[in-house]
Amino acid sequence: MRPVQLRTLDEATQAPTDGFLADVIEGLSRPAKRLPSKYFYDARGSRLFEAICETPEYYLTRAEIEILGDHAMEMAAAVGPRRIIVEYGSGESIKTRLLLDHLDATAYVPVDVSREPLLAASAAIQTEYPRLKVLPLHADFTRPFNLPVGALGRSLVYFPGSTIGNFDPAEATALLRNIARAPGCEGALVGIDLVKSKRVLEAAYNDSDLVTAAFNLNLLHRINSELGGEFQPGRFSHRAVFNEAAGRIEMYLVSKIDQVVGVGGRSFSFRAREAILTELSHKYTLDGFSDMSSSAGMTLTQAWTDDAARFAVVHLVR
Ligand code: AVJ
Repeated sequence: MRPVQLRTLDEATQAPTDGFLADVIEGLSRPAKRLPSKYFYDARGSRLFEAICETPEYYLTRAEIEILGDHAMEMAAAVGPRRIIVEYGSGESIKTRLLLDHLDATAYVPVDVSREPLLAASAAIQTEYPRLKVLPLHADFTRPFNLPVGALGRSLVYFPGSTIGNFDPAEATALLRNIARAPGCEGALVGIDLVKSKRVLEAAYNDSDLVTAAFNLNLLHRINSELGGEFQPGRFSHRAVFNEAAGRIEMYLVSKIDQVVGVGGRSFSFRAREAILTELSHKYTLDGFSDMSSSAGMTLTQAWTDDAARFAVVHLVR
C-alpha cells in the first residue's frame, strides 16, 4: 500500500506540552509531590506503553481487544451509521481498527498529546481506510478544543484503554460532562478497567520485565531532556500499589536517598523514601461508573465485558 502523507492539526491556542515546566514545578513544590501522568507519553514513553501492553501481567489491552473482537458489531449497531468518531488518547489506534471495520464512520478524529505517534498512526489508518476522512488533532483532550473543520456533524467519542481511570472522580465526571456538552456529540464508548483482586491488579502494574518501571522512570528522563532537569533516574524506584479504599492503583517514583535535584533553575529536595505520585488508575464497578456517568448527564445504556469480566466497554448516551 502507498503511504499517505497527513498533517496534524495543532490546536493553535496552546501546544499540549506548553505547561510542562510549570506543571513540574507546581507538582514538585507540593508537600505531597506529584507529576501529571499525561507527560508520560513522549515518543519513548508511548513506545514503552505499547510494550507494557505486551507483558503477560498487563491484561487490560488484551481484554479490551477480546471485547471488541466479540462485540464490535453490537457496538456499531448501538452507535448508528455515518458518525464522526473522535478518539481521545488514540496512541497507536490498534483497537480503533476493530471498531472502524464495523462502524461505517464518515470521519475519524484521533486526538493525542504525542505528536509523532499520532501522525504515524493516522497515516496508517488513512492508508487502510481510504474512504474515511482521517483528521488527526494534536491536542490535550482535558482542555477545551475545537474539532477540525470537516468533522462537524453527529459524533461519538471513543475513549478506550481505561485512560479515564487516570482522572480522579471529580475530573472524570467533568470530562464526561464536557463530552456530553460537545456540539453534535451523541454519546461515547468508554473502556474501563473493573475492580478485581489486589494481587492481579498489582501484578499488572509491576511486570517482572520492569517495563512499567521504565515507563514510570521515563518521566524523569523526559524532564531532564526537555526541561534541563538534573534527575539521576537510578536514584528513584518504581512503586505501584492498589489502594482498595479509593479503588485505584497509585503509581509512585520513590527517592532511594536524601537528594536535591535541579529543574528549571529551581531545586527540589527529596528525603529518602519520599514518593512522587505519578499516576492514578481507577478501577470501577459497572454500577459505580453508571452513577458517575449519570451525574455527568450521560446514561449508561449497554456494557460489554470480556469472558473473565476483567474489563468493560460501555455505551453512554447523552
Ligand atoms: C494508558 C492510562 C490506561 O492506567 O493502566 C499502564 C497507563 N500505567 N501501566 C493504565 C499505565 C502503568 C494505563 N493507561
